Amino acid sequence: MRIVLFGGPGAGKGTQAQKIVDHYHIPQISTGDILRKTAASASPLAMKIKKVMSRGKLVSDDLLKEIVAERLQQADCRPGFILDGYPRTTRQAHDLEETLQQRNLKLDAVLYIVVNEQELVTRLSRRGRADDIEETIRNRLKVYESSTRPVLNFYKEKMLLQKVNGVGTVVQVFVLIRNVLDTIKK
Ligand code: B4P
Repeated sequence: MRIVLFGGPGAGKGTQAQKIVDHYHIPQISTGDILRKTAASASPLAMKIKKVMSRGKLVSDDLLKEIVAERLQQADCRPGFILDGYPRTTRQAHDLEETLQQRNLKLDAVLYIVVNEQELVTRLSRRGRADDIEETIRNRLKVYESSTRPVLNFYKEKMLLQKVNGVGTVVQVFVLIRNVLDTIKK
């Protein structure tokens, strides 16, 4: 099962990805987590990435392409994977197509976790991560609207998009996700 988790900042992609990992035993590839780890390391890229993330902007498509291609090559991705937070631009969606095509692979579904903006702001303000301060949240929502939301059309045209209501308890949302994923598995 090869799936993408899509949604606004704070929609619960990371939260639901964890539940999918536990239930379906496929690895989560969170580009946010990979970037946060790189930003905290002593690598030459660290400062650059930290700056971009703390402003609520997106890290470059080229770097993400490299990171994701390398991760997908690893053996644990053979039975499938959950991409959490990638792709976030139309260019990244094309890059992912290319990366998968090179391995003769295709996505099974793109799960769009739908949460309204008011709820996103409430959740992020509560979460309290370094990039969850008010100005950064506002920027992330702007970037989502201008750069990430258009990715939905890309997957709608490919008939891969599956919408799930992301407002409700974590368990309620997961039940909806399971309903979709169980039909894919069959
Ligand atoms: P991410 O790490 O992907 O984070 P996110 O979109 O903010 O959060 P997510 O949707 O995973 O929400 P979560 O489960 O935590 O991105 C961070 C940054 O990394 C980006 O801004 C960007 O700079 C960079 N980046 C990442 N990927 C990139 C890419 N592909 N290209 C370029 N840059 C990239 O949930 C949020 C909160 O809500 C939590 O506190 C959670 O407990 C709560 N919550 C979850 N579900 C809930 C529910 N049902 N009800 C109530 N609360 C809930």
